[in-house]
Amino acid sequence: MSKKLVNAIAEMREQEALAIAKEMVEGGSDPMEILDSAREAMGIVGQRYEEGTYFLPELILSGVMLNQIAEIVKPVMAEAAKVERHGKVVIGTVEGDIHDIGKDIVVFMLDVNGFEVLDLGIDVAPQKFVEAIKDFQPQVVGLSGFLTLAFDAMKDTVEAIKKAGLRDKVKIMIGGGQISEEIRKHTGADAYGKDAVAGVSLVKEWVGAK
Ligand code: B12
Repeated sequence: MSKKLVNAIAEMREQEALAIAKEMVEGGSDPMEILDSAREAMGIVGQRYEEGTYFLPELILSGVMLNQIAEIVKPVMAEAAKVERHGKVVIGTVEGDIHDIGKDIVVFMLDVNGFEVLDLGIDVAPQKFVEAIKDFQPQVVGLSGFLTLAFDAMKDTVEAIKKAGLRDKVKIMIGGGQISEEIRKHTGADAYGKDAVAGVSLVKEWVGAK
């Protein structure tokens, strides 16, 4: 974890944060360390938002910084991973929810670990997931959500997949800020992943990739 990077993001010093991330990449730091620092900083931003010291502009800027940092880190991670595609995943942020930073990290990690990923984006209606399963024929579906209302949207999505007769064709994993094992039970999904690394492990387990 880089304290300097955590502080620069948490204090909204955008240029400094990007410079530190670049410096770390060029200096050969582990890309995961950079992403972990960014995640730690997002936690601080979220806490300050809850306390009322930060407002929406800070939330937005922190999101922009995280995306830029992911772009800086991406080339080194892609280089490190041998890209041999061994499974398909459809993923999206569920209906009513527009948070995509966490999802994008999951997409990115699946991608560099050799999975073919169809990212449906944000605010994705259950029927859109159903159509994507029919067309793209993934082994795994990932549902992301950060709002409390996402819990029911996830449940509705799982139910729509069931109704379309596709439930036994896919494994469904869910994740996002407030998602827990209890929420997983509520939604009827197969598993919950606390972070992108857990998501990749689940997909590897389900498609039998090493
Ligand atoms: C950044 C942010 C925003 C940005 C989002 C930018 C973007 N492009 O995503 C903006 C400013 C747009 C935003 C908007 C809003 N936000 Co907001 N936001 C946040 C914040 C600060 C950080 C979320 C984040 O991106 N974290 C960084 C990622 C990397 O976190 P992570 O959880 O570690 O990610 C990992 C896991 O979640 C997992 N994962 C994620 N998805 C998936 C999927 C699968 C399948 C798997 C396996 C794993 C997985 O892997 C990730 C990577 O390792 C949180 C506070 C917080 N502390 O979480 C509030 C928060 C989520 N927002 C909140 C709210 C209320 C809102 C708004 C309603 C505000 C408003 N009044 O308009 C709107 C929502 C509009 C909507 N319809 O969605 C609340 C939600 C409260 C609730 N109970 O519902 C929170 C908790 C803040 C708070 N404490 O009040 N927000």
